[in-house]
Amino acid sequence: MAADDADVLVIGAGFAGLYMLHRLRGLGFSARVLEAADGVGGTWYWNRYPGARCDSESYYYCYSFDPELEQEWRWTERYPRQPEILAYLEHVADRFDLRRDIDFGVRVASAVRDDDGWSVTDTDGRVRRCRWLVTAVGCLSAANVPDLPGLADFTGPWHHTGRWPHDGVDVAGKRVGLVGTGSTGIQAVPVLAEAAAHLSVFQRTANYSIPARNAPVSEAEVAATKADYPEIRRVQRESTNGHPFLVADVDALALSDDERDGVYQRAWDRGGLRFRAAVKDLLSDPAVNETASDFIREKIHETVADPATAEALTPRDHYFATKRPPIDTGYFETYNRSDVSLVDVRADPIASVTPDGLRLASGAEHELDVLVFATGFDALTGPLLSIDVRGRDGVALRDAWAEGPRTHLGLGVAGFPDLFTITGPGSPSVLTNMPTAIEQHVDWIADLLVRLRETGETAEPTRAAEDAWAARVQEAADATLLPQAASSWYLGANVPGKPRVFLPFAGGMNHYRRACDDEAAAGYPGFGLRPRACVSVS
Ligand code: NA7
Repeated sequence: MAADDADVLVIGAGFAGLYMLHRLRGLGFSARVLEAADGVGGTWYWNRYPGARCDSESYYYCYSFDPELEQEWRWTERYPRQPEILAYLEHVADRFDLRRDIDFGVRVASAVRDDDGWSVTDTDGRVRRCRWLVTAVGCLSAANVPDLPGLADFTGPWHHTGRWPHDGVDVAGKRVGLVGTGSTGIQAVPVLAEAAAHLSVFQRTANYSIPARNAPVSEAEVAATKADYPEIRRVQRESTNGHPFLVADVDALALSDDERDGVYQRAWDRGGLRFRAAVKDLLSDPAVNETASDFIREKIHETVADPATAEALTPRDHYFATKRPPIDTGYFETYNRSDVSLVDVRADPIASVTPDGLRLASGAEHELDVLVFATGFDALTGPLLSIDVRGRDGVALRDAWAEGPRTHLGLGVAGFPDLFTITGPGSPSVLTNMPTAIEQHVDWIADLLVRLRETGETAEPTRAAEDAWAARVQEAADATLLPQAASSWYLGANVPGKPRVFLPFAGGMNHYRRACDDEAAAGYPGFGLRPRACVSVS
């Protein structure tokens, strides 16, 4: 067997991969990161579409592991734009001298387990060996481009927002069609509308959106944040979603209509994802949720001048925040422009792409020069399953997950020894502020690797632990309204043929962290630690 290229191979150089590399180095492991792109950044490398910015606020959508880094970086806006986040991650890569251990332009094709470790093969056929394999592939990195007949014949350019060309797309004077009204579409619509001659938005599901209230960050705000970081981080760690605020202890149903409207109005005026935390039980009590949903529906009708368009934009088939809630800058207002039109493709689905645009099931034709797919991602499982991962006895991860992903704590998979999945399915991941979730996972994996190095053991989740965790993930989801949103990507519903399994852990980052800590404190019983020589004994 060839010597290992590194103790640990890490796939992906976004937030997760960079921090994993930094931790591993600090612990004296040899590590290499394999990254398909030619730069760091992950999500923020690829998502360069017009209007791309983060929905978490800049002062906490960042690493917390280094107080000096916190103090030296200065964010310019409440919600950072994609170039600013990318610049931050590039700064981190330089500051910690990470690039020398990253192989850029390397796309991993397969990872195959044997008794001694992992063989990782890239798409050029080069094989690298390691003892431990860590995936840092992101949750939303496998683009979901609808399989529409005729797409290859479209004469204009078409792009998925998550694979946006680095030199931009010229839409000036063009008729642009945008498909999809999730967070991405809702960010892109106002910006594209400004630049294009005409924008047609093809909407399948009307969406709630909260005003972001983006603004430059003042020197005074920066100073206050920097002074308060220890407390901000403490609250993040104890909160449900990794944000630096807790859900308000406000019983919406005990308030008068006026009082409740006041609560929502203040949250609306403050803007952002915190609207979700304005009252308690919003995600578990349908009656509470309905009050918030109704408030937003009224706002849409107040904002959009044409009543028919307003109604078409008003979500009535799911509760607020049961699908990932977008935040926006002028989204609903954009439909008051004469050069923007809304096309309801729930009522009249897209049938095909023609050389000149889109044809709907009714036969209606929409002529377009540029087509934009803001159609989301094959979330959580897509990035992992795009690699041919083979565990013990050659079992393919694709087969192991044929009925949906199964993990222990979202961190490991039975049958796949010494494989660790940062923000994997079954962890809070997309329901949280991602850097918070990432840091927790990386630190936890790092601790386990230190133990494995010391003891010579191998770690592989037991089936019993996986079963128990699957039950806990389901139970946590069922305690919320989240599984009721039939078209949600949390359930895999956006990708045809994908098993309908609730993917992230909805029980709260705080409870999740405790479950991970308990697992470690108990000596990792769910990870079936055993001497390496025993690894092939099932
Ligand atoms: P999302 O939230 O998955 O949104 C994708 C949108 O595209 C959504 O409105 C979909 O409608 C729509 N869609 C997907 N496929 C089609 C087809 N075939 N036809 C018409 N419309 C379609 O992805 P985003 O990129 O906006 O956001 C992903 C996350 O990135 C976000 O939550 C943040 O965490 C950052 P549907 O609702 O499925 O009916």
